[in-house]
Amino acid sequence: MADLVMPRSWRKETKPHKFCPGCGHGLILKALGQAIDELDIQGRVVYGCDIGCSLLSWDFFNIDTVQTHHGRTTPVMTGIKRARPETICIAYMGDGGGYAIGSQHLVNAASRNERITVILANNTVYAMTGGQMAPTTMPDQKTETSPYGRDPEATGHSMQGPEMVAAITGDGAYVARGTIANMRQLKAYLKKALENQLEGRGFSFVEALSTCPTNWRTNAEETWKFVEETMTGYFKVGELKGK
Ligand SMILES: Cc1ncc(C[n+]2csc(CCOP(=O)(O)OP(=O)(O)O)c2C)c(N)n1
Ligand code: SF4
Ligand SMILES: [Mg+2]
Repeated sequence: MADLVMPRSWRKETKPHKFCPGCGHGLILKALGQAIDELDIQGRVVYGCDIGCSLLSWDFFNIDTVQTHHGRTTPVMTGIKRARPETICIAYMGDGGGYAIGSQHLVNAASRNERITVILANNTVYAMTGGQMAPTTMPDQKTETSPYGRDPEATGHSMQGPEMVAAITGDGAYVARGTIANMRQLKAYLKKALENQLEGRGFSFVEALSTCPTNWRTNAEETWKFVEETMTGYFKVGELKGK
């Protein structure tokens, strides 16, 4: 684990990211990096990324980083936070990792009000493995495994993650849903989530509506229309719980 004071010379290094053109992960992480800088907590942050395209951020930040299996980032970061309470622990994952394979970890950490911050990129598909239907795939949305559109009668209803987390967390939790279509707001939500952890209030959770043009097979215009109109029409953007 790095010394808690990071040399200033490290902070300005940059390199290209590994996401596809038009991917939302880079924008969410840009907002997160800015939030970390503005709170001046870089030397205290431990960053965890999941399996899925989030793992492509394993060397994105000059921050102590751990990468782990699908959805297990939440308990790994919980363990680090409990062992080293002075660290600021951030778990970053996709909708498949957080709401499907790792859902029990999210539920347990949220209901225990663990003092960690979970950030979840909702791109409505399992992107890294080729665009299969995810818990967040919307009704009638076509994916690799729902070629005629998702049928809720057959496959269940689409996951409303922040609503679920808000319902099961206790006092002191912070829960919000942002979108890469509103970066200023997304950064504000991420800062509030980190401040919530800094002040030891409780679990903090931000879902960010994101894009996956590669698996959606959309051009730039269609991609933005999908996230700005279709997704925000179905997933309500805003703060659900906390300061
Ligand atoms: C325990 C486990 N199960 C399944 C997989 C296969 N797998 C790797 S990435 C992935 C989908 C990731 O989707 P999501 O979490 O939504 O992230 P995205 O790639 O969309 O950002 C799956 C199923 C795995 N790596 N580990
Ligand atoms: S497959 Fe989708 S989520 Fe993954 S890097 Fe490419 S655009 Fe982003
Ligand atoms: Mg996904």
